[in-house]
Amino acid sequence: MATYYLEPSRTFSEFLLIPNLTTKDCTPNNVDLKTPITKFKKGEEPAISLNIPFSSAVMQSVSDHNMATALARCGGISFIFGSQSIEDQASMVRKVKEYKAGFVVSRSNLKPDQTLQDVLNLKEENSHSTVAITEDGTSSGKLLGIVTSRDYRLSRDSLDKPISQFMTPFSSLIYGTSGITLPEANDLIWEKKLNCLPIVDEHQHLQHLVFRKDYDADKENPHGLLDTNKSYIVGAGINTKDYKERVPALVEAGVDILVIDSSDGYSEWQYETVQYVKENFDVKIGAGNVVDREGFLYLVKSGADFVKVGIGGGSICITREQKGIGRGQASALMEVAEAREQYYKETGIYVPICSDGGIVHDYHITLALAMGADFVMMGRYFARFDESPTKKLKVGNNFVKEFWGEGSNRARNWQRYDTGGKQGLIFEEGVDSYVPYAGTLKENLDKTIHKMKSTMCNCGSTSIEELQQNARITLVSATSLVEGGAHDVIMKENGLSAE
Ligand code: RVP
Repeated sequence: MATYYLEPSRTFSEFLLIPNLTTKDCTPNNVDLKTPITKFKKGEEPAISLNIPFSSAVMQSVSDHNMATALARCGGISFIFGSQSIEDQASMVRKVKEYKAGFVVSRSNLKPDQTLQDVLNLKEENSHSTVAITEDGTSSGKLLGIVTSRDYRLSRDSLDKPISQFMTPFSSLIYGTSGITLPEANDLIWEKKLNCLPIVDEHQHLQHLVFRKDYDADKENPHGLLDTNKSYIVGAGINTKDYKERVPALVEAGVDILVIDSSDGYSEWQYETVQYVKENFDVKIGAGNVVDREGFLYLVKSGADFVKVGIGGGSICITREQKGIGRGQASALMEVAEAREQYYKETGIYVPICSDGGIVHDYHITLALAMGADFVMMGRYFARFDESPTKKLKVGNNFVKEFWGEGSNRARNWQRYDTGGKQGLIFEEGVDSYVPYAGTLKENLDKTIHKMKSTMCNCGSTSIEELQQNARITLVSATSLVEGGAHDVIMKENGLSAE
């Protein structure tokens, strides 16, 4: 006979936090969001902690090397998507590990025989005002000059003027050579009053550009998530099919932590994969997704360093509609968090849990943490930013970015949904969509973090651990949800104006 769970399973929007006493030292500046991501024994430190409890989803439309460096710079982590070739995924991991803060690969490059019109077209396309002029027009070709807006006058110069006639030639450039450190590069920028310093190798081939503005931006990011070599920490998604080939390549590329990316992780495939990784490599690995105590304990037994929670709550996910499996995200999280607490009491081993999917409002993140999550994973949230790998488009009067699920026909990540048998995506579990474009990751993250910290102060907590221990959470009725928004007033944007 079937087992029934007759209490409805709940989502975040059905809960609110009740404030606790806010003491005077409980201010947003005093709130620390550091959080463990790998299991640890009571009294010991976890091998990896995040400085902010954010991870970006293992998705083609979210987590590439650009997102990974941008998020690690702010203190969080990306798991680079695994639904690509092993070589491509390893190369993205390598790019993050080799990324040197402040050294950027030139994204605007032209050849000297191109024209002023080409410079203007490129500027319109990507808004960069510094263009590297290389022999072959690539970002690593022989550097022949630089063009900035100070090199031409639109009122005088004809648009077909060749770049070679107005660029600042290499012979007049101040440049750095391979091996220069960031402080040395910045000293040169300051001494010579430059906005940009090109770095070339011994054959005059362009390697990087160092910008004055990036130096300032970097100083604003004291929470960067770095390993002992001062490289950014990066994760990668794997599946339970090709892990014997994929994991060695990712480890070789320098990955810090893996996660098995699957919509249903309560399986013998996952158990075997975790055990294989643990037996053969010195790399951390998370597993999931699960929605109950049994699933959690099973993956913990396999050796997982963290467990991911959530089935069917993702913004682009239609698993619940298609297959009828899943559980309200809040209910899933509460049950797994309780199992984790019990496990911790019994064994003295703390296994971090990640709440994956279904975050719609910023306060959902704080609720997830209060309910026991150590960090959250989000797709839609990050897909909206400049740093996500997808196209920005104009639809009507609005800018949007593309965002598609791993189970959509576009991603065709059948390994994520495989339950054995015929290989391939037989039916879709995700959709292809747009999300409203929202600007840069940092400006959005700063605002979200500020909101979370002020909620935590309302709850009298200056750390995630304190929040988890002290939070008082209430269910809200459907009618009181109405009370929570603006109500019984005429909103000004509806077009009414005073006489
Ligand atoms: P959201 O943050 O609500 O956009 O959810 C992101 C999560 O959705 C991912 O981390 C993953 O668990 C899940 N996902 C990704 N693709 C699909 C799908 O196609 N069904 N679901």
